Formats: sequence, structure tokens, C-alpha cells
Amino acid sequence: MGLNLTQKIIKSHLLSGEMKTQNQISIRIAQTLTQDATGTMAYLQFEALGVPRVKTELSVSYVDHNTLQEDFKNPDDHEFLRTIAAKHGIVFSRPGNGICHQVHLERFGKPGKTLLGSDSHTPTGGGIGMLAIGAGGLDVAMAMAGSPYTLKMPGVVKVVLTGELPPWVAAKDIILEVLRRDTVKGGVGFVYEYSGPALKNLTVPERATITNMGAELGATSSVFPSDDVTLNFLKAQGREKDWIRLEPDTDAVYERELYIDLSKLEPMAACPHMPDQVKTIRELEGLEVQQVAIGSCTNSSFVDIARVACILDGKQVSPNLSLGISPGSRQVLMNIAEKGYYQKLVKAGARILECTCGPCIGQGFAPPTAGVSVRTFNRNFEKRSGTPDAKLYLVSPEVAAVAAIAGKFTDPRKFGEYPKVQMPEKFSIDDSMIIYPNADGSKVEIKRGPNIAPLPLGTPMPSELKGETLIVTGDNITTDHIMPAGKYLPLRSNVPEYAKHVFEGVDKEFPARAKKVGGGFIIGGENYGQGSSREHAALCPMYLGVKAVIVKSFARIHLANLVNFGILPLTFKNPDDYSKISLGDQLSIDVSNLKGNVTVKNITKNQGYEVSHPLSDRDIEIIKAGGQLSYEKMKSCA
Ligand code: MIC
Ligand code: SF4
Repeated sequence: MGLNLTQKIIKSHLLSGEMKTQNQISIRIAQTLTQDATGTMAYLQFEALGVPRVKTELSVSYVDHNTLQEDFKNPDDHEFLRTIAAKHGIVFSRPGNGICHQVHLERFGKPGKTLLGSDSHTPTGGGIGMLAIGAGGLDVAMAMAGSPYTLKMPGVVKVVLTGELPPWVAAKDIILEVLRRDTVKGGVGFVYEYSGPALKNLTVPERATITNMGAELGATSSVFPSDDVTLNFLKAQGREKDWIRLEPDTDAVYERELYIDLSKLEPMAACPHMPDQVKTIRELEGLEVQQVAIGSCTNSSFVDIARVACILDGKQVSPNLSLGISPGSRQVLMNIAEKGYYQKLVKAGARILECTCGPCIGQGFAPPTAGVSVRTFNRNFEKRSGTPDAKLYLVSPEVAAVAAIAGKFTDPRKFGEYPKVQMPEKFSIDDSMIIYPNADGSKVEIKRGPNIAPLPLGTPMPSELKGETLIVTGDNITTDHIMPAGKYLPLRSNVPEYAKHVFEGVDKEFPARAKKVGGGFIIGGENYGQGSSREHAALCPMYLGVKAVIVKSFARIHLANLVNFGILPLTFKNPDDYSKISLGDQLSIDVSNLKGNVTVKNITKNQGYEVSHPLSDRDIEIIKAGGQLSYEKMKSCA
């Protein structure tokens, strides 16, 4: 029986376990990436592991999230990241060099390799044929220290793309179509593998738009084969030596198949407040727009921005809105400047923002009150933009540019001729904002600003967990709900301060209540913890004394983060039990035998609920020790 692409890459990195769907396996991680908002914690954790040099083939530390620098906190963190990278053998991409996923694709990604990144959009690397997985910072720290990465062998969905994209229909519309069909939780436990005759017309950056936003399906990753298109991209980056051909076997087997005829697609948008709330632009036609934002790791490549420039050429941005453009990398910025596109954007009235995440993570350029913001990004969760009542729509750069001119949603197919923009045969390349570490970093002094608080450690779990129900949430709770980013991002290195904002947008009283009663339990619905990889959504609740999270189902990365920080993740055997628990109910759980049947006792209501968990024996040991770091410490003392 032949192997699919996912199985091929896993097989060549497999360290233990059998490649059977849902089996626990562990793989060698070839490359890692971190970004600053998760990176400071990841490197503090790496430091705590006591390994002098990273053991991966390549580890890169990017600064792209926290770049506004309103005070000392962010620049201090940048200094910490720069110096700790030099000490431990990590490549450092300086602030201003670009968004981690875009730069990694351009300069470092290699077909056939594994990549683990402390950011949920790490699967962007699948656009170049990598098996690229998002994880919590601690998992990335462990991988840098040479530990295997443990995961459940994913099932593989084959997405067969046929036909050709009509003019004004873009790669973004392909992933919106997948989201429309499979929803934000349909991908949990799967890798989406793209194939079919249409691939030859999809460039690497277009493929990367699709694999990037595959994160919104809850998928483990998404991957494209490495073919001649991949070779051309690597040639244009002066990296053809990194190319290998990598395709699935012709008799490969898949769990499920999805067929999309590209010629039948039309321009679409994900409507507030979830990426799977997809409608056609025809349905939204005429809706007034107050802001347009073009950029983010989903749609900020050279062709994306150049095409926007061609659409805006000779026109003016509508006086009723503001258009912000953040090119994905310094390379994109330099190339659009050299080829005259930058000038067109500025002339049309676009506001050029830094090459960073920017408005995507609520770092500046917030929409006006109740404003409709049309964005080429990947997430439209409520409050993420910094304006609590803004309405965020996710679209292609084409749709965004036309809306910027018209001031309202307009079917771009009415706009005129579709501008043809070719990917350059050779990009103009300048790596001078990438700092490579010296062979010996032992003398480097690490700079630690006052914002960097010591890493909190969990304590061993007692045999019975007892406490109060601190919150009962609904379905699809995102990590942005649990641990808001935006204006609080500079607190990422300071858990005691950041923990004051847990669940702020959902229930402002949560941190005070948790502190007052000495911690307790979180009750939730389906797909709890979807979205970002931020481990603070586990770390800060742990700091506030949360002992267990009991839900209908979990998102993958958040589940792993809960284990890493010693919080017991449980799922209701009977989903109806969820509605029987109320805020303030006293609960107790006998955890002396987590391998047997586990019951949550509701002392207040005198009820019992059967629960299960997806934990391996090792996960149980980790939770009992109070989390991964405490577990590692215990192991090294034993
Ligand atoms: C996001 O898009 O939500 C982020 C900000 O990039 C996060 C990482 C973080 O919270 O630092 C992600 O996607 O993992
Ligand atoms: Fe940055 Fe937005 Fe991409 Fe997250 S989704 S890495 S915040 S650009």
C-alpha cells in the first residue's frame, strides 16, 4: 500500500510508535520557529531545560507581533530574544524583517522536513512541502533541546483541486470554501493534503495562503507536494539546492476526500465572528465598509501586494474608509518598492504599515466603533481587532482592494480586467536583518528587562481535586477569549500581570473570583481553546489555580498546552451533562486512578458525571507532576 505525503514525511522523521491513525507517535523535529509573543516564554523554558545549544538542524526566532514599543516592555523583550538566540545557537530575525511565516517560507523552509513553531499558523510551511505544525512554546522548547515531539498520528484528508480559478477568484477563496464545508472544528485530528491537476497553476505563496488558513479548520497541518512549482519558487529565492521532489504514491490511501472544482468558485468572505461563516461577496454586495486591512501571514506575499497596487493604480481610496497595508516581509517591501508598486499604493492613499502582524493581532490600526473591517487575514474573532464591537470580514486581497476603492462590498468581477501579476523569476534578496549565531555563544550575556518575570512552575496534583465552578462557557471558545492579546501583548513575559486579564471579554470577574476561592474548574462546550497556540491560555489559568477544564471537546494545541501546564483536560461522556453544571457549583474529582473510570461529583447538586480524557500514560505522569517542566525536573533528580 502506497504512502501519502504526510505519511512519507512522518516516516522519515519517525522515532517511535506505529503510523496508525490516532496512535501516539513521536517524531524528530528538523526545524523550529518562534515569534516574540510566544518566544520569550519558550526561551525561558528552553533555559530551564539546561541545554547549552539547540539540537535542531535550524531554529529561528522572529520578532513580528510586539513591535509597537509604547514603552520599554517590547524593546526589552526584543533584546532578551536577540541575546538568548546568540547564546544558544538560534538564528534571529530582527524586528522589521517580517512576519515569521512569510520569512520562513522565503528564506528557510525546506520540502520534506518537519517544522514545529510556537504559532498556530506554522502550517504555512506546508505550502513548500514541509510538515509544519503549530504547538505551545514549551513543546517548541523541548524540540530545540532535542526531545522528540509527540502527537497523535493524524488522519489524512485528500483535497483534490480541479479546474482553473476564474479571474478575481483567489487562493483565499479555495480555503474559504474548505472552511465553509468542514467548519472550524472539522479538521481536528487531520492533515489536509492538496492534490489534483489544478496544483500546477498555484504558486507557492498561493499554496501557503491555503495551508496557513488550514489552521482555522483545527487541522494538525496542511501540505502541498513539492513539485516544479516549488522548485521555481526556491530558484527565485536563490535556494534551489533546498529542493527535493516529494509527491504521494499513486496508490496512497486517505481517510476522506474532498473535491473542489476551482472554476465553480466565486469571491467569498468569512463573516463575523468565525472563519467558517462564509458567504459570497454577491450576498454582501453594498454593505458599507469603514476599514480595509491588507497583510498578515495569510495574504502578504509579493504577488498579493503587487496585485493590490495594480487594482488601486490611478484610483483613490474611498474617503469614508482607511486602507492599511502591511507587506509580509522586508523582502516583499523591497521588491514592491523596486518594481514601482509601492508608489502606486501610496498614491492611491494607502497607509503603509510595518512588515509585522499589526492589525491582525490588535497592534494598532483598530477599526472605528461598530466598524465593518474588511481584512485579508485569517481570524475574525470578536474583539480581536481592539474595537470590541467591530465586525471583521476575511477576504482575498482582490476583494479587499476593490472594497477600498468602492467604500462598500463590491463583487470584484464587475471591476474590470483582472490584473495579471507574475511572480518574479528572481526576487531581490537581502538577508542583512537576519543574525546568525556564532559557533560559541557561551560568553554572550543575556539581557533581561524588568518585564520578564520568572517562569511560574506547577505543583504536583493531589489525589482529589476540589473547588468551585469558576466559569461556564459556550462552544468554540477561542484562546483570544481565554487570554486576550491586543493591548495586553506586552505582558506575555510577565505571567502574574497577564493573568489579571484571563477571560476578560467573557467574564471580567474571572481572575478575582479564581483568586478569592483559590482556583477551581472551567466548564466549556465544543472545540474549547480553538485558534492560537498561545500557551498563556493554559499557563495563566494554572497561575490562578485552575485544576481541570471539563468540556464537550478540545482544540488540539490547547489540549497539549493544558497537559504541559498540569491542568487536567476532561471531556463529558454524555454531552448533556454540560448544561447541568452552574457557576459556583462545588465539584470534586478523584484523580488517584486516571486510567480507570473518572467521575466529576457535583457536591452542590448531588450529581455525578462520567468523563473521559485523551491522555497517554506519559501525559498523566506530566499532569501529576504539575506540568512538563516539573516532570523534567523530577526525572533529572530521580
Ligand atoms: C494569532 O494569530 O492568534 C497569534 C497571535 O499569532 C497566535 C500566537 C500568539 O498568541 O502569540 C497564534 O496563532 O498561535
Ligand atoms: Fe501574526 Fe496574524 Fe499571522 Fe498570527 S495570524 S502570526 S497575529 S499575522
